[in-house]
Amino acid sequence: MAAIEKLSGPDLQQLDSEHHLHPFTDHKELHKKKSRIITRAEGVYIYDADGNKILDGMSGLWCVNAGYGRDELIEAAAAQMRELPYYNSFFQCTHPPSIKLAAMLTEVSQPQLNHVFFTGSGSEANDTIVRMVRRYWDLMGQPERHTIISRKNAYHGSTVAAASLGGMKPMHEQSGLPIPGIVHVEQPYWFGSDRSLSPDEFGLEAAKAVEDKILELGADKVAAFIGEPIQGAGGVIIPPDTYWPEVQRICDEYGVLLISDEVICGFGRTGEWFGADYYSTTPDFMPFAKGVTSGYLPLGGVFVSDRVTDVLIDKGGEFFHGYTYSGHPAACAVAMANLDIIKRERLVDRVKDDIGPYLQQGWAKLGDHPLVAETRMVGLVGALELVKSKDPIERFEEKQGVGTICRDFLVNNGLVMRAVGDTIVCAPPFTLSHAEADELLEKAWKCLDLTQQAVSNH
Ligand code: PXG
Repeated sequence: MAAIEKLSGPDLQQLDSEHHLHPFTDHKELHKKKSRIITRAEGVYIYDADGNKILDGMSGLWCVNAGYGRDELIEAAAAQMRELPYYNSFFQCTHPPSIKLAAMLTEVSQPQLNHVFFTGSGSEANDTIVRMVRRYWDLMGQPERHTIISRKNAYHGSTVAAASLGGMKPMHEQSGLPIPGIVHVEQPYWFGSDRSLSPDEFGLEAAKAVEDKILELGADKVAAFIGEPIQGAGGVIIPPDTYWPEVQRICDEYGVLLISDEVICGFGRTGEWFGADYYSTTPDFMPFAKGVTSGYLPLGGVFVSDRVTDVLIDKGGEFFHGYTYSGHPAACAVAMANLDIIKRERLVDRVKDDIGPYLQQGWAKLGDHPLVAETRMVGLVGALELVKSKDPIERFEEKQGVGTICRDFLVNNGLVMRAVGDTIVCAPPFTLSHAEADELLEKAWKCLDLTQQAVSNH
């Protein structure tokens, strides 16, 4: 075989099968099909090893918000690596990029969030929060107050604590999770309910599940509630408008810390800087990752409120927690350059006032397709619900894999969107032009047609 670095195409696929274990992948199935190898990208398009040009309706994995091919981000990383490629923030040291980035981040976040703890990923951010939350209540003299309430079908990451916070049953079943002290309540998924209540009534009902759980456990046992403002990996579940204000009220009433997981919603996805801003909640913690660097380098972190930092700093002594790559200088430099782009190009406003509403309008029209029972989108994050029958609503059997059939048509026709069961989700880069939005919508409609034909031929 030729030198490994010279290999391409089918040879690379072979090598991939032989040596590479992919995340969230059935390898037996993959080895039969071989993986799609993405070799380069520009703007909102990715290109595969077979030369196909594909519109990236998922921003990579909900992260390349500023689009591909941004020289500014590449230069920021290179310049920082020349100056100082690595140093840590342990042992009373740090470096300019992490200091400056922490300050820049607190400028765009809510007033109570004045400190940032850096991590390498969103999972590490959520692990950090589990430890900080429990430490906080210990220091408050309430060591019994350790239980964190999360939601079924939530996704908060893949490490042991983050997967425990998540409400993904298959993940729990494979690894003896959740760890103790994490419980899950119903998600605010109106379409997934029997729809006997109005969305607003249902939102209040779903919020009541949080209150009921607090009362069941005893408020003196409940440390925090965690939720994604809009559940991403769970199928872009946009809660009814009544949900978050009621959850905020409940957290306030019982003194429960509120964690808004901004790994997907953060940095403009909803048309506001953070999902918490969109829903007017005032969280004590906000984990973030992905969009902070537009995915150009791995970086995550946690915004921590004054309520918590005042106690951790004043009473806490040393907090025994941190990662080698907490605040990696090159990643921080890229994040700063990325924040500059977001501000200069007014990308958050663009999502709110321009491309967001434009795509939303076309997205809603996909609801005219016989296969689509519900469309929803906030900012640039949306979903389509595929069904067997629209009136009355009847869903496909899971084993038919209709979402996956549609997803495969999409990618083979030049558009990446994800399938979560029979829910098709979309989260394109903020730089998407109107013409590219039209292309996305045309391809989506065409693939809905192809899916319908494929399903009715069975
Ligand atoms: N919180 C949320 C809300 C996320 O969406 C994480 C935490 C974990 O972040 P890291 O950086 O550790 O991956 C995520 C990640 C999918 C998919 O298939 C979504 C994520 C990751 C991988 C796949 O939609 N979100």
